[in-house]
Amino acid sequence: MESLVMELHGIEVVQFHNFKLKSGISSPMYIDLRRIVSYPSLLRQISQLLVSSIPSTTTFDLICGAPYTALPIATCISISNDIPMLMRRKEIKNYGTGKAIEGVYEEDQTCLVVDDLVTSGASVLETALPLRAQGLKVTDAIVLIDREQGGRENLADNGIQLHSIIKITELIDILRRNARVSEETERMVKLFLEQNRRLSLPVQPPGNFRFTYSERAKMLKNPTGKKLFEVMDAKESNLCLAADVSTVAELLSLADKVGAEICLLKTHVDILPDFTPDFGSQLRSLAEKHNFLIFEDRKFADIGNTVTMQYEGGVYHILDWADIVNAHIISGPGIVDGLKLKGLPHGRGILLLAEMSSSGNLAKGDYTAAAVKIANDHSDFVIGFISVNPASWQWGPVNPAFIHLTPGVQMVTGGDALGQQYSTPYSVIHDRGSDIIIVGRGIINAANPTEAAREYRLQGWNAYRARCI
Ligand code: 5BU
Repeated sequence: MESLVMELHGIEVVQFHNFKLKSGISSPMYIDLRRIVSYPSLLRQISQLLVSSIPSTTTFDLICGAPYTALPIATCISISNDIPMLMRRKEIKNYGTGKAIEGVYEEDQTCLVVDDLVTSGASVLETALPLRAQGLKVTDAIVLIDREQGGRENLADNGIQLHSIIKITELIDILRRNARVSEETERMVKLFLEQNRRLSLPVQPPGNFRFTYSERAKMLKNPTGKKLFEVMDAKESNLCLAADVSTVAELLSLADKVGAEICLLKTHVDILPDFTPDFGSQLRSLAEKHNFLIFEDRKFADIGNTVTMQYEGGVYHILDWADIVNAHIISGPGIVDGLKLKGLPHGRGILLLAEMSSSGNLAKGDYTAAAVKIANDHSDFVIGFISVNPASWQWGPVNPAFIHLTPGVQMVTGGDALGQQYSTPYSVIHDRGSDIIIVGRGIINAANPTEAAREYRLQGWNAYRARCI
């Protein structure tokens, strides 16, 4: 260990001046392990040390180096120990496969993360989370240097055990013993470490910002939720049309005209005076023709037993034709149990109303948090939420395995005379972290609804692409 530390100091991997770190804090010491690519024997030595530091109780199928510094280290470990490797992309492309993880793997395999050095643990997590998003297990990480600034604890909080070769205080002690640093430098560095002992992880953007729709399709258990993300990806559309027109004839004609632009068509079947029992099959054939899903905005709100009958029976037989319905949670989780009883055997999904777009509505704070809790408890059937500003939710990163749909969208902000409040597609998708814009009058009342739908689709899609970069 001693000779390794001396060697790292000798090639200026460890330097002692004042440096401004990425976080903005000024540090009296800087460690730049990128330099080791110029010293192959050192790279080999470090790789071997890392492998030997893995406890025999830790088992894994694959390794993945955190980009970029740890990529050569992981490669070295991979080839000398015959362990298959994965690579995480730092930038996800919007063209080609758009994958965050490159390489061959199966769900439930375990992947060990390799990094050069850990400070707060953010870099290890940035690699671990996309791996987990692909269904891989990440339970351990190995690093050369632990800067002892909270990384070990922060990773443990996220279910990852950190294994390090050398702690920064040990490194300083070795350098001091060998007269490579002055007493004064040692004191400065130790003071700095003392004052920055538990760095918190940088605030993560909501979970749904980090992944593409196609990646998130794999995270959902519910087949309808999966399909919705797949359709969005295939059609490059995150537009849902709120088809609030006055007759079935108008609705079907509109669905046929804008079908190519939308991923989802939302109905209020109880506003159609000319409803007939073949409405469902007519709409479903258009849905098949244009590859969109159907969402009946029924807003169930009763007790579990009543909603089973409302969902399946009555005049409308919603269960027969709507892929997705939604529910208030005012009556408690029994409403989800009731709808699930009927819907899940048909592969249907539901959305919970976590927030609403109208002014003065009561769906906020604890109510929204309760909707999230119920969704988590029923993630086989609940595919997501009607939400307005999921990026502002205070109880941890938004789970990327849920879809967010936001109504109250027009090209310009404002509202109507009855409390509706509008935001723009860009602010809904890019700033507030929602996934689907629901647009009604912005399209229906346009001179050319097909053109308007196309414009909304492009704005919604561009906002999504901008947030993926
Ligand atoms: P608009 O014409 O774009 O304002 O239509 C919005 C649609 O979304 C309309 O069908 C409403 O019933 C629906 N909606 C909403 O506006 N706000 C909400 O919070 C919910 C649904 Br939930």
